[in-house]
Amino acid sequence: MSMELDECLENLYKGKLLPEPVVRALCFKLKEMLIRESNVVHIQTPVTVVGDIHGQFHDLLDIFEIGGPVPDTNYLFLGDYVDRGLYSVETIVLLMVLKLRYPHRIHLLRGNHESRQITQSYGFYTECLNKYGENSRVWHYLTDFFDYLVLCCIIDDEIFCVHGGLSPNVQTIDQIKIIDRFREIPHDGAMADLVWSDPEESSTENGNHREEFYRESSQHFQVSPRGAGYTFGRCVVEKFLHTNSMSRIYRAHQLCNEGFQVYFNGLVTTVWSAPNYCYRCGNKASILELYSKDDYYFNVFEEAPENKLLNESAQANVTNNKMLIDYFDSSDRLSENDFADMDVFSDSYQAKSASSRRVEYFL
Ligand SMILES: [Mn+2]
Repeated sequence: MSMELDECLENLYKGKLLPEPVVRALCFKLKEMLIRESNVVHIQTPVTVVGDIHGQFHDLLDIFEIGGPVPDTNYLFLGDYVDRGLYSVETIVLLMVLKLRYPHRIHLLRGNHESRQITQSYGFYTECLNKYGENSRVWHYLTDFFDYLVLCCIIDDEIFCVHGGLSPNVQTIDQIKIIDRFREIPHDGAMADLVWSDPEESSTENGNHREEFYRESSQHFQVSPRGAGYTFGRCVVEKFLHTNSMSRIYRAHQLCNEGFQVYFNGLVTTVWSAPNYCYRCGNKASILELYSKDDYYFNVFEEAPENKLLNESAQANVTNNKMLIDYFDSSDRLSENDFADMDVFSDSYQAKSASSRRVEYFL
């Protein structure tokens, strides 16, 4: 098996697609492995934490250049491997083969995009059809496999890692362990919140002075403008960390212009690993290298040169590349989800009505 996996890896690193029966077998094998995993996996430092990739395959290869290859470096990926970028299939299949080949060296959490519903709207479903002919079997294999991905990870017994954030339905780690995760991500409840929620600093922490009432309420859970999950403030974080004897939270899920963002004096940190998101946002990305629980480094990087070529060819030759047209057009229209990933705190975003967002997300 390992020889076959090495052959797969060799092809995948060159950007080649694996044949459909191989993808099917990989999904089967990995489900067999993951079904035995708890919803919450415990690991130890040293480990490098990686945020959203979103199909930016060349940037993933860059991460292995910058952070070191598997298995020399241990990795924890926080989810959102697919959608948006043009190489979601290559990205997720490479990570799957690495997980099968080096199961103790790489851990993969589930993001809100590892979902049948979301991938039908944001690129992965279409990409599977384009790359494997006009049937959706490969998309079915891969989205069925997503149901087995674990939800959370705890590093050195004190650092809590999740794709999105906290949930009003989750006070203790044990409550996460009893979730039935082997399913499509539901619209609400603990499992949805873990992959959809976002931290939100209260206005005084931002340095603004708004109404006292707003400051008080924003310390707790509030309805998320994304239409799923919640926003959560400092009180929620402090209580969760205290109850579970944890020191801090690492999560992904939100674009950061500098590649990472620190909330609540370091109790929560967002790690974002898709540079120049959607090949047009101009943002930096980072991976978080944890040497021990209190010794870490944000390794900030910019987009891979291949992306720049893609971008230029998209502009020069846009009519010949249907996929690029689709993605660039949809970005220009800025769907509600684009707003959510970009800057949920902006006035223009806040001005959007929550009801229209809900429709956009779940139709
Ligand atoms: Mn996300």
